[in-house]
Amino acid sequence: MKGSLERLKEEALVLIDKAPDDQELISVKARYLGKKGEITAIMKEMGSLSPSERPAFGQLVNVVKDTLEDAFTRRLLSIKKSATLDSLKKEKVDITLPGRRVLVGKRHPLSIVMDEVVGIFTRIGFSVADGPEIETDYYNFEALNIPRDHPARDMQDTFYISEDIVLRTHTSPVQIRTMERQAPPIRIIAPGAVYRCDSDVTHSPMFHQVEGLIVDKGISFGDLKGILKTFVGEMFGEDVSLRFRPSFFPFTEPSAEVDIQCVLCRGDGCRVCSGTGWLEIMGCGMVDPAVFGFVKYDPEIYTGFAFGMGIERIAMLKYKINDIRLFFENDIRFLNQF
Ligand code: 2NL
Repeated sequence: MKGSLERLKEEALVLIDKAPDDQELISVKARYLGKKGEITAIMKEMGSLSPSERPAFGQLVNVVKDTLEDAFTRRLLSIKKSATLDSLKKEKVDITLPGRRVLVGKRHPLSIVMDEVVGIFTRIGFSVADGPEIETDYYNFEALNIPRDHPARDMQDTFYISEDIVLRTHTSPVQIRTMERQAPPIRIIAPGAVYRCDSDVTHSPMFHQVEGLIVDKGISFGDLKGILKTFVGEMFGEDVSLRFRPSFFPFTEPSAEVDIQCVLCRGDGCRVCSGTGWLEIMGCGMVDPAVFGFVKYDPEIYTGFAFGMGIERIAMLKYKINDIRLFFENDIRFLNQF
């Protein structure tokens, strides 16, 4: 029995040293020291020894067990160490390589232009107002004096959520909501996204607007001209002239379209301005008394003016961009130019 114990020890020590990885090592350990292992089996045979032989044999078994445990622990450590060395070799970092370029984000051209427009008006003294992009028929059309049969109300032009709910087609509802809440004087701009069923090189189904509104006693068309002249001077340059062309909107009377001198040909006439030397940049007018009726302002006491411009159009003129879809494709080569 003593002889077979020695044999098992030698056998196990060889296998331990040969074990290539920790899994193999664990199975070798189970084979000798486990509950059903060979050393354990020998201990169970101790009963066949005479009582005088047992203590010495028992001691011997313990020494063998300790020796094997020790060998396992050392082999396990050396397997782990060489695994670490292997992975360090594989993960070697070449510190002489050039660094990777970090891509830095930029502001979107529409955000740049939107902030510039909002900045000009807030410096003049306007406050910024906002409101929901999903609106009721009342705030988007009815309170703006837009008649029931007006083409803008058509499903072809407006995104309907239900019979009574639409995606706002302009930011005017924000101004109506503000007038409902506040008594004059009012001096606000309403910037934000608006939606219309339209898509080509100059129209996007979602685009951005800034509308402005001033209501007080004694506000005149002259005040409107003064504010818009200041705006054009700041936005396009003091030397750029503007003109007002008679127009029509259901919510203003009188109404006008505002043109500036063509930013490309400076008024000589080119393809962009269709040879006229002028470019339309916004619509405006004196608030129609019917609109004041909806918000319970007395048109005998108060007058006001309003204007509205498309931010994409202003940005296209400022940066000489000929296709509105470029703003929404998020092509890095386009966005990096601003
Ligand atoms: C355009 C024209 C305009 C307004 C918007 C407005 C708002 C209220 C009352 C009266 Cl609450 N008017 N807004 C007035 C005239 C023109 O926008 O071409 N926008 C892109």
